[in-house]
Amino acid sequence: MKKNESENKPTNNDKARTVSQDSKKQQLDPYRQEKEGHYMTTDQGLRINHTDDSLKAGSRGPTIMEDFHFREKMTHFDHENIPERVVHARGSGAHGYFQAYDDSMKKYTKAKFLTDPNTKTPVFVRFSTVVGSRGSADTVRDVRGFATKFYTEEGNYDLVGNNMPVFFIQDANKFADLVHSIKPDPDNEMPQASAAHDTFWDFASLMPEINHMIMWVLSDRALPRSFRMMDGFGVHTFRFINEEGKARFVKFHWRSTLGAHSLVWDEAQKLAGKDPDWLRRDLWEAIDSGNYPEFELSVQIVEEEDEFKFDFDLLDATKIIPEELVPRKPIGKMVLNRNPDNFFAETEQVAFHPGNLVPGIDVTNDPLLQGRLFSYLDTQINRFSSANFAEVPINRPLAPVHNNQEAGFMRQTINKGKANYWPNSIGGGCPMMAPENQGAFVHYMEKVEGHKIRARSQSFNDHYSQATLFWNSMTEVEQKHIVEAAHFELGKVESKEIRQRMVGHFSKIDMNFAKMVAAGVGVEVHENFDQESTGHYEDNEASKQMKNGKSVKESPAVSMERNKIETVKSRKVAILVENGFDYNELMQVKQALTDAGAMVKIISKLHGMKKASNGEMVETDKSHVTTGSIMYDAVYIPDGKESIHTLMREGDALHFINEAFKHHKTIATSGHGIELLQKTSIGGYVYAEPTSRDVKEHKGVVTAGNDADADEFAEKFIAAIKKHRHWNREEKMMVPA
Ligand code: HDE
Repeated sequence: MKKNESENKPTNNDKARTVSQDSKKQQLDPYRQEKEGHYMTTDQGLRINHTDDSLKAGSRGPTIMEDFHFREKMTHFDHENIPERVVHARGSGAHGYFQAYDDSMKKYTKAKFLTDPNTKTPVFVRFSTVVGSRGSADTVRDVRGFATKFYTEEGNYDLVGNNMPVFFIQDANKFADLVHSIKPDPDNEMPQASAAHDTFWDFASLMPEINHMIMWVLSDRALPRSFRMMDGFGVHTFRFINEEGKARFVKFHWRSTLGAHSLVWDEAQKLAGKDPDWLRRDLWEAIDSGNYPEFELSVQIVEEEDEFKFDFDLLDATKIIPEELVPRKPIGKMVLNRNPDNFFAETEQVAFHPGNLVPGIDVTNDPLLQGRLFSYLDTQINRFSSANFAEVPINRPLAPVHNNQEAGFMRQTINKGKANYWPNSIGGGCPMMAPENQGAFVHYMEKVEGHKIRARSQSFNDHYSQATLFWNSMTEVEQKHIVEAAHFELGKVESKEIRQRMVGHFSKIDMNFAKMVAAGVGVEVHENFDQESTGHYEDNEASKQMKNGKSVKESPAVSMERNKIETVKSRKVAILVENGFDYNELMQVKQALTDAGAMVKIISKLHGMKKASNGEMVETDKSHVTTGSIMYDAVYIPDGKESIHTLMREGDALHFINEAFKHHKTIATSGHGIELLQKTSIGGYVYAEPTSRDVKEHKGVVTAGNDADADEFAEKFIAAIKKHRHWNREEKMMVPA
């Protein structure tokens, strides 16, 4: 019987479209499978009694075609791989939720998940490196991806951002060139996961629009200490639309509640060998131990009428809106509290797309974003060989899905009825069109007109001011790291001409910066370097209006050092012991550290039980064979004559301390431990008398006399760890580690 439209009104739709923190977990539950207590079967459910041998004609004879178990097992294995992502191949995922602080964003957006403080919207986040392949090291110098899928009651919203607020290029048509240049060379596939080779810097030196991003990539932002300790940015300018249909421009920011912290380059390189999974492991272990990463979402909002009031174009993804011009408004918090059950099913198969929008959030004409709107769907077809990837459990929205896209490889849903087209009458006109007040997405009706032209707006033509702004905003130590990074990156470039050209660009950013880089890469700085922009720029109304736009010369908000959050929460502390350590001191300091939220590991030459001077036994967590100073944020060596004297004869222990010192980490010891420090390169940092009540801290080296108060010692130690790094150690150059 033909139904009329009103009979099909989605009366229970509101219920179906309500989500809670656990909704995604519940949706995934039926797909999860325990192996425990079950017989092994074929894919057809047939129980197997023997899987070690194939079916043969005689135990020494050939394998028989009939062996359906072998064929199925081998075929499945042969087809286990899907193409890795062409960029962002290596990533780590986590589940969690997002919750708005209040409903204050209602004024700006009708996106319910951003305005309803009573809903915890489930999320899945994938952090990634960009350049390396799926098996590459985590700690390479690179941008980090920070992609979030919000399973909202209005459908999936994806905020596919990075840990840097700008991008290399302005137009999507340059993306393939950029990625080709930064990926390994096409002839020999070297180097892996690194920009430090001629092709990338050749491209960079010929593309002035890259300069601002180059400054970010050379900065410590490219070496995050942890995925949990980095910020995220939506990069593009998006649009917020409120209930009245009024639009405003918006930039999205994530801020880690632990602050943004970085590794140092030497440490990052060594970690790539000792623990290539460093960032992945850190995220996994933190969530596993209940140290849930938290990120605050904030927005910068610009009224439409202010579009041309800045000296840069809001549509240009190589520019930030300095927070000093438009402050960030915090709007909610994301908590990551669950590790995935299966890497492939969740982290590998999750498919993001900046075009996954919900009512209240829309895109702008940023030409980079416009290109992304095409690329992300296209790339999923390459990965999944099917348009049905949205049916994979991790990608399924919580909002019900009804449409006529019913076929294709690996279709899961069994759609009923004859009418798989629209309009239809035999299906009662269903699935029907939703009115706007029932949650339908309506594209923002921006008026657009123009000539068909392959060109860029003149308003995109300033490639140096914000690179200079970034340089000006850095502290001295951050500037020093940028110069050192340039020495490494350009130092790997064989072509002198390319190095010369890059230093030319740097001279337009800051002459002093260019001179410091030039001094390390064997080229001269020439005054008056000039290079024609590569783009074709068209003068227009926007560029005319922007001429006297607002700008700043410095933006302290972009400096990590100036915005440091001082906490020891989830920081890793190594305790070096051998037989004969001071048990009471160790226990007291260890307790104080764990009370403050730090994670503590006991390390000695060999794994096993260690005997304290009072006869108590303590089990070590790691040996020098399986760990290194680079895996900790701080080092503590408890007193105990015998233990200390053994450590003084251990090269690994001395190296551990020296290296931690070189990497600007906090080091603490007491009593006889002072003798040990004097045997390392940092004797000059010992300020406490060995036999005294002294507790002294000098540039992150905390020393205490044998009679000192252990609480005071722990307190000073913790205060020093909170600083993250002690940059002001001149003697680090003398450390041979
Ligand atoms: Fe991506 N990017 N991108 N990108 N991107 C991909 O999509 C692309 C850009 C970002 O964890 C790919 O599913 C183009 C900016 C992240 O799964 C691909 C352009 C930003 C991830 C793609 C950009 C990003 C990707 C590869 C310029 C920050 C990982 C696999 C026009 C705002 C998502 C995939 C994950 C992944 C294309 C530029 C962030 C090929 C064409 C700018 C975090 O579609």
